[in-house]
Amino acid sequence: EEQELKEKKEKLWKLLCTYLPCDVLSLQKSIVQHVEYTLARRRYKRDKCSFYQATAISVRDRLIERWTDTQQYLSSKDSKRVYYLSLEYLLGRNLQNAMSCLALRNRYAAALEELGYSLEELTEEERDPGLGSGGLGRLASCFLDSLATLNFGAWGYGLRYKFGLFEQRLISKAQAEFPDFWLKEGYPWEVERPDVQYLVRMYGEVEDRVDPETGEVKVAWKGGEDVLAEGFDIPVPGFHTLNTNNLRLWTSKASCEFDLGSFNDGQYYAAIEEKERSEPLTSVLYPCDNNAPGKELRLRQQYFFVSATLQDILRRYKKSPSHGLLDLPNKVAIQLNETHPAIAIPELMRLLLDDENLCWQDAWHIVHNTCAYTNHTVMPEALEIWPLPLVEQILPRHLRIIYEINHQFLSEVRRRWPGDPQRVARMSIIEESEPKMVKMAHLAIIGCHKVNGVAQVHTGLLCKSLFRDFYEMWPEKFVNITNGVNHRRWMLQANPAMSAVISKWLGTHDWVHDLGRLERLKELSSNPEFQRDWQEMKRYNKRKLAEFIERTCDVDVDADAMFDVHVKRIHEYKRQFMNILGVAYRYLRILSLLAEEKFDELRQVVPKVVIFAGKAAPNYSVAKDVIKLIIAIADTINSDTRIGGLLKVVFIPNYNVSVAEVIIPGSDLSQHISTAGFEASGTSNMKFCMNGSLLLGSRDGANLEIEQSVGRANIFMFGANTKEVRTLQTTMQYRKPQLDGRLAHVTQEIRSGRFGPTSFDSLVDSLLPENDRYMVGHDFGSYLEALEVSDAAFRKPEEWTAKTIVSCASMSRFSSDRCIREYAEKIWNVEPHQFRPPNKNTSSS
Ligand code: GPK
Repeated sequence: EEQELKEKKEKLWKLLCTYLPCDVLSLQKSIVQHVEYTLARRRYKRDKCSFYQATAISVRDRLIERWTDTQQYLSSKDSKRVYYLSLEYLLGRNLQNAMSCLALRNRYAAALEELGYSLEELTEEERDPGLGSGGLGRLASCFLDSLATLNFGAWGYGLRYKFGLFEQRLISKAQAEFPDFWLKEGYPWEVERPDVQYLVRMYGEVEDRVDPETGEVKVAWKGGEDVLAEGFDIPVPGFHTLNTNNLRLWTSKASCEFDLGSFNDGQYYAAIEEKERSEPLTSVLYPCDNNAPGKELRLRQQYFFVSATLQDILRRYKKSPSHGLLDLPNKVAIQLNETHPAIAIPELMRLLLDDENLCWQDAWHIVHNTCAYTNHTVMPEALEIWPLPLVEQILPRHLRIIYEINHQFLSEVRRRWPGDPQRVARMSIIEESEPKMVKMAHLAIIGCHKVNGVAQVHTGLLCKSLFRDFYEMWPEKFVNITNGVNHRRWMLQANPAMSAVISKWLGTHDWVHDLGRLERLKELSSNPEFQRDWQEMKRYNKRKLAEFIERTCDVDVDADAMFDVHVKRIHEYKRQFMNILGVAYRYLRILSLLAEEKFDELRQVVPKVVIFAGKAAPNYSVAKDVIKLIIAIADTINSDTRIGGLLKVVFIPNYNVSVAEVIIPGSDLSQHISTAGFEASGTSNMKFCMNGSLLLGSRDGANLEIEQSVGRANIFMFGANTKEVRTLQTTMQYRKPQLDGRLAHVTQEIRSGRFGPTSFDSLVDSLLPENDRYMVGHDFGSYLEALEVSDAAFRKPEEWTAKTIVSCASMSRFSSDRCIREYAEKIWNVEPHQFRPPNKNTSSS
């Protein structure tokens, strides 16, 4: 019998013992087969959508074999795994990324060409999964790519929202929101896992039960309702390595366990309706960037996500018979992306106490040494605090655990600082307000062994102000890990023209693996031939962006003008308002030069296209007003024939990852002008530098570290630093500074209706010193000066080009590869494990 089993196994192995063939003909066959059999469409009909999907599935087939092998290999190694828990991911398009990871891009392009399709046109068929709202979600995606490329065994966990971040359209000169049903055509990169399901309970009551034998008190959580979580997996390939990781996204389903009694009572429809109620849990992503929505559904989403994820992690961990629970921290690292998944702390406690029957000390030891927390903001309105009665209602068992954590923690504080009740009150997880509130950041800091900020200045603020008490108690818990971005997506994929120039001049592609290799470009920065290639590349990308602007905004722009870009979520602290005020000032100045016939000075004006893009949260009316103002000013300027090509302003709708991939390579200057102390890091600043664009930046977040890397001469910095902002904010309460004359002039013109009938009163009033929380009035003068300096630099093309080359060549620190290595060393304590197949042939390399 054993022999028979062995023969069957062998047969199974032989049927698929090599990786799928990847010669051009085989790729064509696999694409056409997927059109015919998987999609059941006709291969003769020209249909880009079907061919995109079939191509994607053909690529996915080739990912799956590496993916399952990698997972098996990692299990056999029994290596420590990293789990990245994030409520948001902004994956961007996957087709080209996956093809280049597999080193099959050229072959697929050739295969498609012969079938009558270009890879570029099929790329455009892919919809961005908008499962995130801004920098935090995109960072998570860059991390997944670097983790796989660097051969770390790591899984991402998240939610599979049915509706991603809303689609932004501009209607009647304002933002309008539309649902983003990204799954409309199906998502070919995912694999549904009906076998991976967990029940997640919410509501109900807790009951103390005394064990009659031991006298021990056990808490039982009873009643409530169950929601079923089902996993969908997306393979995450590494670049030029076989290692392929996994992103598991949960969707909520009605649980199929019915109370059969209610059917007998004739409650057939009521029983089914009741179960279907759980479906909407993962329907929609909350569109808040740096803002906590405070909605009950959001807390339920968070818990649902965390509970399914932890059950899954524990199940996988326990599959290995050698694994004892106390060993979990040596085998598992859990990273909490912001406090959104912070309910993981009491949930893991609950699983260990109630399901695994561990004692409190053991459970706490495991939780504390397994989990770590990344903070991404110091904005008070973004800090998650939940009304205690709400937590009690949805998660009564967790509230009990939180009380116990808090009790033990505060005893420790009292021991360390006797007679300091204020400190105890400040540090408590529970805020004694009406109603009482649960502070998720405190819960996360107490429950984790490491807390990190995302740029030096940001981590400094965490230690010095926001989490100062905690830093005094546990200084070794706090670390800085400055953010990084995946240069393979943001250079190699987004900017093939630049990548070709770089590889040509370096004589190698090795920079794709090690961004430090770009340093060698610095010596070439003034070489006239290299400069010519570089400028040609930039012009090519600018023409592509100009065409995109023509298509999306119906505005004709000149690719020789300076492209000055400000793209990110619309937020007061990011100061798009200050930018558009500067634009209005520039416009008025050009008009007065014209009126006064100052032609010499007019010749000095740098022709400019100012490009905005970004979404405003639907309920954030100030941000939506800023968009209206930008559009109003843009319309006035673009239709004013007097100024000719000297100034154009556009607002590109529906900013997302794939739009960013067009905008960033086509920019000359980019603005990162947040009020100092408010932008934790910023990550697009890094992407712009990598693409040969110079930064105009405030003294905030990663701008400061970028300045150190590129050198002061190659970046335009301005404005108050964090310390000055702090003192100014206190002194402004006593002395009201005068509004900058130029600013006063601009606001007067806005009010007077120069830019259309709306007077934008509330926006303009926000500039009054007593209202100006974001220091627009204070920084406006030095902002205009920085703009002038950048204009002067742009007038000298050779010098400008050299600056952009040096700044690009200085970016190695800002690769997410560096960043992930730091997490691995400082927080996770994990080593890479590269999978090499024992006897399958790898036909792709
Ligand atoms: C921070 F708190 C948050 C949030 O809710 N969403 C978000 O995108 C951003 N962020 C910061 O605003 C950026 O400064 C930072 O670079 C990014 O997270 C990644 O760390």
